[in-house]
Amino acid sequence: HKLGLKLSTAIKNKEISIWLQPQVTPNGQICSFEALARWKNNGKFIPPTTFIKIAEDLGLLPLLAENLVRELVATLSQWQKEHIHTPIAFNLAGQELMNDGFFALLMTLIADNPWLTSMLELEITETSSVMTHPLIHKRLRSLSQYGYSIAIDDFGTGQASLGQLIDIPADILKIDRRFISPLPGDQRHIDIVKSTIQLAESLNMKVIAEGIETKEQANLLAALGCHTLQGYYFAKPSPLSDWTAKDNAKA
Ligand code: G
Ligand code: G
Ligand code: MN
Ligand code: NA
Repeated sequence: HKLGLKLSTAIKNKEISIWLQPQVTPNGQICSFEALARWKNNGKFIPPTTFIKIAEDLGLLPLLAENLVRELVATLSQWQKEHIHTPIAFNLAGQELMNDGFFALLMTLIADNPWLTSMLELEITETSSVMTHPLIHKRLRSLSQYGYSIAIDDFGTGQASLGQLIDIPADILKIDRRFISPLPGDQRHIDIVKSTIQLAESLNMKVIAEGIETKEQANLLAALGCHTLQGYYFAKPSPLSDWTAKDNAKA
């Protein structure tokens, strides 16, 4: 269809851009970023959920991911020269990890650039069906050994969550925003967040709460011992070029 053709051209011409949303410590210091893909078609942004799905159906997700990762490595390399060491997390769908070429690229990148170790975090969404695929688990273990950090995205929304926590060498749990939005009013949600933080700590993992929109939510999550906070309350995603090394250092 028409949108698919346009998207295919946009991916090949590297017209998908990267926006960054900061992740902050409980005292508000930027400690990392999440990269989010953006596509402007005829002056209008198409939601990533829409175009990522189309790219996946067209088998173009590995190429899209390759372009994004190369741009992120160039950005991190520039920051590195300016003595800024802020990691960037990026989202990966199963199709990307199942792709031999893309997996090889991830391995090569760290082999060729050892300084990249722990500068790139892979966010794997928990609801992705391929999450339970043995090849994905094997690849995630290799990537982890090579120095990538692994985050389980949208944690709490999938079905195989505890099994995956055992099989996947994850460093970070991202609590989905559906558990954060009802805070601070709802005690049941507070209890779920509390026990998720305890679970993560006992497994030696860091916890990121996402979708924080109010000061009350931020304060509560900090008090509960959440390590990293992310959401519109701190900053909305904005174009990569807004986060030059200098501004990044200031933040
Ligand atoms: O950009 P937004 O915050 O609206 O993201 C919507 C969804 O799209 C999220 O689930 C996010 O993980 C996903 N997404 C955004 N950028 C990328 C990307 O580069 N690759 C993949 N696979 N998913 C992405
Ligand atoms: O599935 P994933 O966690 O990758 O999705 C990230 C999505 O969440 C992006 O679309 C991003 O724009 C969005 N997002 C980030 N912070 C907030 C927030 O505080 N509130 C809401 N509603 N969405 C957010
Ligand atoms: Mn994410
Ligand atoms: Na999420």
